[in-house]
Amino acid sequence: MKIEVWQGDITTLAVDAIVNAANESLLGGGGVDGAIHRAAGPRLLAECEALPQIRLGVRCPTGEVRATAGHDLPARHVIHTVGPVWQDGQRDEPALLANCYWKSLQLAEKLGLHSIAFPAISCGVFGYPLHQAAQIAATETVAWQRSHREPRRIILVAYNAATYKAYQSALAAQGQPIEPPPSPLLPSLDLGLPPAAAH
Ligand code: AR6
Repeated sequence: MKIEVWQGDITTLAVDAIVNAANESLLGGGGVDGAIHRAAGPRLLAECEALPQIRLGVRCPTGEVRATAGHDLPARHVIHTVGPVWQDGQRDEPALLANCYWKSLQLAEKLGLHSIAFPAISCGVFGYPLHQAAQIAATETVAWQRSHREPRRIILVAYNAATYKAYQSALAAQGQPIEPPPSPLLPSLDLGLPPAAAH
């Protein structure tokens, strides 16, 4: 098994779960969070609003995860996680970002999911340095895959070429060089899903 890397829009993937790089309110925002809410439709926001607040305005603390349905997305589920805001690297940012990956995988396993796709959590608005974040994504996902059977397909989604390259070198450093993607890469055809789920 290998960690897969794919460049494109995560909202188009017909996987069991896509991960959302959300904020603690879980009520949407910009970046990938905004794209996921737009593609999933208003029922996603309604489901998020109904999740309990553990503190005023906080439905999911940094480093934690919550699951919802995918609603209008091709993905069946959304696993929402909140990455750390980068400050100086000395405020537990690496451990919190590692938790986002590991706990998403734990939740996916608990839900019986076979495939999960991650965006580059914290690498946009939250300002985490790309190469350091890619190393954490690679370390956590490779460690998971070496010690667990499911989810058997783990996809790191790069939205741009720089992120794609950062994943390539981070995975190579884990002894896991990635293969060139099949061309053309059609996610809904490539992810081994039954035809009914792939639209
Ligand atoms: N598909 C895949 N990756 C994407 C997509 C997409 N459609 N759109 C953006 N990215 P960000 P963060 C990449 O800012 O840094 C929101 O407002 C993007 O290029 O979405 O964790 C939330 O509500 C970058 O590499 O998330 C929070 O307030 C990566 O996704 C805050 O931003 C993450 O960028 C979270 O900030």
